[in-house]
Amino acid sequence: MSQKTPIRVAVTGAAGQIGYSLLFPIAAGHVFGPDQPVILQLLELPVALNALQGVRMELDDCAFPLVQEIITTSDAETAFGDADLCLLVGSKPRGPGMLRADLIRENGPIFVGQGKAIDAAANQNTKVLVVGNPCNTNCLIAMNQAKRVNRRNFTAMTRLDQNRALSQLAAKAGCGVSDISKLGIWGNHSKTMYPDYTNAFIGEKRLTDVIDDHAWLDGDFISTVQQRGKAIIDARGKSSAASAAWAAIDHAADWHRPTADGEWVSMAVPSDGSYGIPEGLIFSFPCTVDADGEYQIVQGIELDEKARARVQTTCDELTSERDTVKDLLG
Ligand code: NAX
Repeated sequence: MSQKTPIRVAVTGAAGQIGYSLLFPIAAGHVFGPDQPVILQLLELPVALNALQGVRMELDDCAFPLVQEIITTSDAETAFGDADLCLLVGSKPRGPGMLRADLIRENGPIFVGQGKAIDAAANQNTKVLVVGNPCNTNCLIAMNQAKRVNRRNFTAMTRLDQNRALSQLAAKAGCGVSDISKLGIWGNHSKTMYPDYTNAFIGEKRLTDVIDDHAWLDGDFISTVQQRGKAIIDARGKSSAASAAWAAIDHAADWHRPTADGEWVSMAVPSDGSYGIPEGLIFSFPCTVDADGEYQIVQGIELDEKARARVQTTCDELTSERDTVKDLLG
């Protein structure tokens, strides 16, 4: 039995489809490693608490040695109590015919309440990852409500977009996904997001020297990554869940260990004004993480004219989302 102090992980929407795929790898040690005990603090709406009990029974039945305790609750402050990591998944998915702006207004208030509960109850150094859509703007809302926690500790998930991009590029180049480095996602987790291939490498070579089909890179590649969520709904009848859960695992794990030399990880983080992005906007940048678990936005990346225009488009969308929720920003 490990002697380490357990890490408290709060997960909201824990009985949902992403929650169901997310809890088991956390419990198995995929985020914090094979000798780090965890306490799972699971939040659900009262109506889903019964389903959550079923998930809890299955977690119990796995007999994970690292799981020290499982708390299930519909009270946000209980779920976030002393939490070291908060994974904010729970929110309403977009219904048929629903506009993005409607979804923002529908889900925004959830993140007012959860931001306040994090402020009241979580560990002051807690790290927050928002998955529930529209995740960048929900993260902005929660961050503004949680004044006690360093704003830098609020992030939103664009790792699924990075993973989707890597898989498309590896298939095109006929290489492994891990042969590709410095593939960065810029901006919003939405169809304006920009997967920047122009600075990526395959092994030692520039990606654009290996994949010289520029029409594909600028066309089908970008649109496939931007539209992947919809393609999965069309095929599966449900939105992506396991891939989203594994992306959250990747994000959280990579935020707790130093990034390997020459690698970048995409995270939507509060802008510090880098690359002309308005300060405070939750914007995905290529980042690296240091040995203390602190991320830095990679500086000095050259973006050509086309790339800059795409970054501006996604920045404009996020600015307008921020305007839509300005009354929720505390
Ligand atoms: P589900 O509808 O399967 O599960 C959501 C769960 O959240 C439900 O069990 C519901 O009871 C719970 N919930 C709702 N409001 C809550 C609240 N206020 N407090 C606690 N729990 C609450 O959706 P699922 O497929 O798991 O998706 C969850 C969210 O992830 C959605 O907003 C979805 O759009 C978003 N996604 C984000 C992705 C990303 O890359 N950032 C990709 C996948 C996914 O689309």
